[in-house]
Amino acid sequence: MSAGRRFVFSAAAGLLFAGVVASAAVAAPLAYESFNYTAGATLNGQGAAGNGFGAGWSGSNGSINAGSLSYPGFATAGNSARVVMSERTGRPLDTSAGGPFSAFLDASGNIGKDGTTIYVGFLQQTSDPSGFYAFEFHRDGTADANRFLQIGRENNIYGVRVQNDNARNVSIGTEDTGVHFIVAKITFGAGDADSVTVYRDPPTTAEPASGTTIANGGNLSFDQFSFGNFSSVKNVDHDEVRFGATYADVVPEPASAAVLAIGLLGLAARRRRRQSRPALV
Ligand SMILES: [Ca+2]
Ligand SMILES: [Ca+2]
Repeated sequence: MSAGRRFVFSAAAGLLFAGVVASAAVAAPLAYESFNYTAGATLNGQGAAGNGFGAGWSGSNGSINAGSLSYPGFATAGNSARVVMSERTGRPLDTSAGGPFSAFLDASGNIGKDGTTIYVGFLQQTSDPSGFYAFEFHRDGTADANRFLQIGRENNIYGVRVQNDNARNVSIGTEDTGVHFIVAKITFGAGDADSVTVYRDPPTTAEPASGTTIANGGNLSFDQFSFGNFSSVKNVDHDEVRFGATYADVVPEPASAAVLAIGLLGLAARRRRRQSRPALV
């Protein structure tokens, strides 16, 4: 390898290393729930204030599954959460003035400051595509009436719905019993001109150019979220819930990509060592 090519190769390895370090530093969710609680325990009562959350879980029982939901290429941690028929269990976010969401707070103290955008990512699975279930966003408590943004199944539509309004309930794809990765991008516009875009099973490398969007969603500010399951006998599981300021913040680090990067760095080091030996000819 010529000195010039060697320099290019070293520079490329250096950039790769910088990229790995940068991505590890940048991918920092504002709140992350891996469900690192005892398997078999009740979800209600788990957790405490801190790490982006205002308090622990409360509402109906819910339960902790053994193991995380499995999704191709995703690094997971802890266990996962389940709600069964007629359960709704929620958790408030830390909306204190000095908390991680401080840059997103509106005049009412909810996450929804005009001109800001927030991302939410999670894994979702239903054992039976029927009835109602959803990942729900609330403010002013987790009562049914305060469910103004939801992603799941309502009124026989698998999709995203706003303001408890069946006229604004839009499909996000074909429903099945597999694990799906969902990202919701909520953009807070002036007044109640808030919008939401939902990506179902998007690539983890970059935000897709388009998704399922409800442009006139009304006031979508929130301060808590919940898992709901009603109207049918089924299990609904959620896991790896992330709230973040960017798309990258709510996408789990692909375990395979980190391993690949470390492998490439090792290869680069080995090639550099080999190139530093005296030439045989
Ligand atoms: Ca987990
Ligand atoms: Ca607004």
